[in-house]
Amino acid sequence: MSNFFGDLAPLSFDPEAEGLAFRAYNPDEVVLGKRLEDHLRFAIAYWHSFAWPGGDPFGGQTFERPWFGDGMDAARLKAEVAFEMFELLGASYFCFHDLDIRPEGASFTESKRNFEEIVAIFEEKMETAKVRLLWGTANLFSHRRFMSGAASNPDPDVFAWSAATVKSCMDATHRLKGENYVLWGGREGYETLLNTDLKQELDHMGRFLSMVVDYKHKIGFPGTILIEPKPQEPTKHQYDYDVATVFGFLQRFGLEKEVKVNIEQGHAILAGHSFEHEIALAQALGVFGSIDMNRNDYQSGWDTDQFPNNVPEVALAYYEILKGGGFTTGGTNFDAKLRRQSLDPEDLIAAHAGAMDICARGLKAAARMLEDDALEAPRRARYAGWETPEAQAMLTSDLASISARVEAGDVDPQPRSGRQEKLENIVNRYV
Ligand code: XUL
Ligand code: CO
Repeated sequence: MSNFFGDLAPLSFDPEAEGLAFRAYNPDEVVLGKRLEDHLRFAIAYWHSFAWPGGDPFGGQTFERPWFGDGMDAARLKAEVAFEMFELLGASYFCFHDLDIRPEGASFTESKRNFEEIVAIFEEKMETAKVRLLWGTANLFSHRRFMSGAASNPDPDVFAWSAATVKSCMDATHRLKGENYVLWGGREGYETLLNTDLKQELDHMGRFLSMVVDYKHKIGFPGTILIEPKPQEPTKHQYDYDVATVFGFLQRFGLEKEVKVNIEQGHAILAGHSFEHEIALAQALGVFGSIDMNRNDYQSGWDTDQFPNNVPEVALAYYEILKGGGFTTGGTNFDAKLRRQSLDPEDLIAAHAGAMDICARGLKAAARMLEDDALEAPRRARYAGWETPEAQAMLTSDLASISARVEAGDVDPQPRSGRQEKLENIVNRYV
């Protein structure tokens, strides 16, 4: 026991509790025939909770954590505390980058040895712990060697280093029975076209991703490979801008059946989309995989990775997820960090517990809207004209035949209300 969380006890579902508890998230509650926990599949992000020091562009570390430091002892203590927090929260899953869990070594081999030692500790802990691995990933963006990209780096040695790193992270994810493997291209983009061969960089990224997919099959990893879109930050132009861009990229390399997307709320907003738009589009294109649940500050325009706290927004996201059949290998990863003034260990627990409650409320509202056919009935009515034989025949017809019908006077378009406000009122009755 690290004693970092003092005498905090594991949280339970208790809407009337005075202190820390789940007020809406009852893991065993059955919604649409499935336990809430199995719908939501909550994951804790190792990086934000255990590796982030609380810095911002104007100041450094604010958090004092006994495991901050470079050595392996610190990494072991961090793992100890992480698993204690997973237990306090009853977390179903966690997610990590290689760099979150191990100190950087003097060579690739030393970094890998450090990494594998901590992975072995995770493996041992997971034999008795409840928590499972939602996804693993490689940090190919923090170290200065990645400043000009990883797979898209002009330097082939960085491409090689990145390939070796991803291989080691896929091996670790497979060993820990991870259900997905994520690629977020933090530095896969550019700052200025003046020094960038955009076409070559995209070609290299496509080749790199094909190698990742080949390696997945080679080692028999049964999980899903996920790309996480983001439009900017850290680079000015990120190649994986949004779901539509990623889908086009996957199609170009013939990978659209092999790779899905991990959609993050804050990234969707940075791309000028709503979260539910990105989810609905991924569902429509058959590439929906998983979500990173957070929110950004809507005024600052930065990727602030705050914990979610808006039920109506979250409800619309889960609505699209449930409508598409729910998660398969994916889940709800809290890619969210404390504000830098939230210093106390208890803040970490309160942030996650609150976020889990918000998500539970959102998912339950979404499930009720679906059960009541509250939005689908009016949506079906809006498209009902397409159920007639004439309308269906048009889809296998041609412009000239359609034109003949119109010219014969058989067609008379009548504008109808889209009823947006009425539909918004309906949603508000549920959230
Ligand atoms: C960065 C981000 C990452 C990915 C994993 O904005 O979202 O933490 O989720 O690399
Ligand atoms: Co993310």
